[in-house]
Amino acid sequence: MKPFKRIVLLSVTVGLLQLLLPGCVVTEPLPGPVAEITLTGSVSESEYTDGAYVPFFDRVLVVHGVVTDTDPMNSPDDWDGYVYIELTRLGDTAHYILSTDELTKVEGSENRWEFDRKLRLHSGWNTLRIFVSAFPGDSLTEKSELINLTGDWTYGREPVLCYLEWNDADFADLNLHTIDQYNNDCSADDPNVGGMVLDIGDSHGYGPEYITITNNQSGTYSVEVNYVNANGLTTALPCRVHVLVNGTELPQSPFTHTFAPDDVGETWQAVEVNY
Ligand SMILES: [Ca+2]
Repeated sequence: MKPFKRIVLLSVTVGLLQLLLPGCVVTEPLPGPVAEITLTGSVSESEYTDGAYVPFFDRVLVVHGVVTDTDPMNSPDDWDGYVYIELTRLGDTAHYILSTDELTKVEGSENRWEFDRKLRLHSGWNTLRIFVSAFPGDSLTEKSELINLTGDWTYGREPVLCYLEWNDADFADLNLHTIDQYNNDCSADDPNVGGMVLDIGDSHGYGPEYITITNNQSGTYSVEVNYVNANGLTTALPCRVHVLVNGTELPQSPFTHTFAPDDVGETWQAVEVNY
């Protein structure tokens, strides 16, 4: 039976932002407003290639945003600002940092850029905010108003939840895998197999990537991380894997590892989970 699809958020305008780009020197307040961000989103209606719907339609949100480059002559072909989305619930904060190639020029516009980003909501009340600045760490970051959202699911409803996070200073690509005793391998390459579901694969760096094991049969699952692509990174890449069983994080979690620069293609086994 197809899951009931419920719209969480149709369209929200989150106000006007000022946007500063590399090379800008602020000597006086910019005339404002100079940039605008609009969010539109709904719960995921993603459909996998085998025709199955994403089962946890109530926790994946598609965010559409538009930002305006105030100095397009400086970078006519590429977006060169810095945009990230902050999602928070009860002090648990996730950052979704957009890479340059996620921003595409709005058709017919010289200076407006748009993006679509899937976010995984926390259970319950969430707040979402977009930050824009010239470059990472820039003290001149501007931010949107807070957007309130509700995720309708709970930790512990499914037996095992794993999530992977990695260094927040590069765009290297890691893939989280869970492999069951029948050798079903859930990852970005096969996001819905053997009762295991990857919510959102992240190939732009940072993560997080979440896999939920929905199969209520007890079993053994290997939780692994594959270093897919350095994307130009030449330094070590630390990462961490959190594992929750029946809603409770394992005492040893998070499991941590650092990939060396020449480890591309290598796999690290974080833990074997039995439940
Ligand atoms: Ca990935």
